[in-house]
Amino acid sequence: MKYFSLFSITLLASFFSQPIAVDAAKGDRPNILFIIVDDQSPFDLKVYNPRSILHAPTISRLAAEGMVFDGAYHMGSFSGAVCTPSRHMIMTGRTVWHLPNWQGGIHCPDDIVNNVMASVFNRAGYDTMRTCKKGNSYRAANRQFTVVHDATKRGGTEESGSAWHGKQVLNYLNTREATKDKDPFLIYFGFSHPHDTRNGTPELLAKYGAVNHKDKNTLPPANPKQPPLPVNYLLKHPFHHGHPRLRDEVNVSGVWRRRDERTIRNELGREFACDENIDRQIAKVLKKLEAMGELDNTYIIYTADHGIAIGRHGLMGKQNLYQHTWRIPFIVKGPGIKAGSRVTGNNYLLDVLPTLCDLAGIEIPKSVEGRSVKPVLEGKKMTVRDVLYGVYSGGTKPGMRAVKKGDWKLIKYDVLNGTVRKTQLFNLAKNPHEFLAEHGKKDPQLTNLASNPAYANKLAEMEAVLLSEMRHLDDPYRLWNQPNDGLTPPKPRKRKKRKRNKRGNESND
Ligand SMILES: [Ca+2]
Ligand SMILES: [Ca+2]
Repeated sequence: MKYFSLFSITLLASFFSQPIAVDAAKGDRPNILFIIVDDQSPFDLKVYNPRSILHAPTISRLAAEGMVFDGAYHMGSFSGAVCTPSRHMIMTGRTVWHLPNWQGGIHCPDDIVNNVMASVFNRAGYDTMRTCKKGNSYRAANRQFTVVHDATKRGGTEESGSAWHGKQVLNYLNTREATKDKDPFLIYFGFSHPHDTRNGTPELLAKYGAVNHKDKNTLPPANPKQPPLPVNYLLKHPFHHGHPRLRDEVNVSGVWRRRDERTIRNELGREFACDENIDRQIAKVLKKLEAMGELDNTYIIYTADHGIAIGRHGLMGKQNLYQHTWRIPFIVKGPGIKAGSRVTGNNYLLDVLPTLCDLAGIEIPKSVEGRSVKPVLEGKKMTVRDVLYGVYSGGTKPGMRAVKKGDWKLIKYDVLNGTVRKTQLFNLAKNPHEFLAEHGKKDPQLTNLASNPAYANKLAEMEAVLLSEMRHLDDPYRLWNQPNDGLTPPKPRKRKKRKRNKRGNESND
């Protein structure tokens, strides 16, 4: 086994192209275009799911010309607004319990804002620009970009939808061209979609057979052009996910509590309409960079803040740890990266900042806990870590936890005051869609293996891996079958009065 992995690494290295060398003194520092969409499962994309009918030629081309990461994850959330910790991790490179917005930043340096993405790149002489949605983000870090055009754009027109974000980047590049500015740039190109409300353009909605369904009392029309149901679709999740009245599970406009085929396929059609519209906006920006002669010296990263369920496992939102939601799309194209390459990575979003620093030849701030994936991009390594940890504790405590090591994944649920205590064990090599008994597959591997005595040792091993990660990452909670380690679970913070929408629900961006 050892021999085999050494051999594969050597083989891999020899296949790949030259090391990525940046000579800042020579002034050849690369540009960075960081593209981030809001709430997208990797399985929307053909690159990750050959069965998908989504037409996203620009993203497919990025994959064909760059490197696709099959093991990219977000570390999770202590809030129903999964976006918020996710975006703090991107900006700081810190692990989830060490973020400035966890318990007032008890595990975070006070001066962290001096070492967030834009601060670091400004100091290094980069021109920094950002466009993205507003809200459920990290305002103090967002403000550090020299040029900021943020607005939440989830409409179906040029002005109210994804085209608006694209336009901000195009305007910025036009100015750069007109002023003959040659400083390297970092552009944070964020979108507000495909996060709901998924109001696509009329043309793209029609393409995917979907309508902007608004009537809670009727079902949207069935249409054969709609995307098929996901393979791991369920009408209902087998047990309560642990976050009562969670907006994403009960009040997404067009879905609400419904999980029937017509509702889910219509919503996926809306999702794909938004996805394809994003793809078109990226195409315009790449074309502009090419016309400016800057495309070849630009690293392009495509990712999402986290995945989302939309009918998979009977769930709708992003507050779970199944692969469709824990994983993220992650594609990188740029100088020195072998076209059409594919790696595992085992990277988190908190690895983005050190990676960008590494690619740009900038010293990685000491506050960063993530790891640079540059050695992976160079073809020297397949992964940057062996074990991945995930958390969702935005509902009842302690919440959900996941760990993955090799092909094996453990998910645990300890919610609703101990009334839901569940364990799931999957062999992802054999059961990548995490089929449960409710999916009714005949193959004994295609289910949750936690109660199968043949895997008792594996289960014990994964439980130990989970506890070790929880200790290592300062997870403040313990689950029912773990030692309490002398911890006092954090007191729930007083809820700030938040703006409520017309339906009386908080937004979970
Ligand atoms: Ca999000
Ligand atoms: Ca400049």
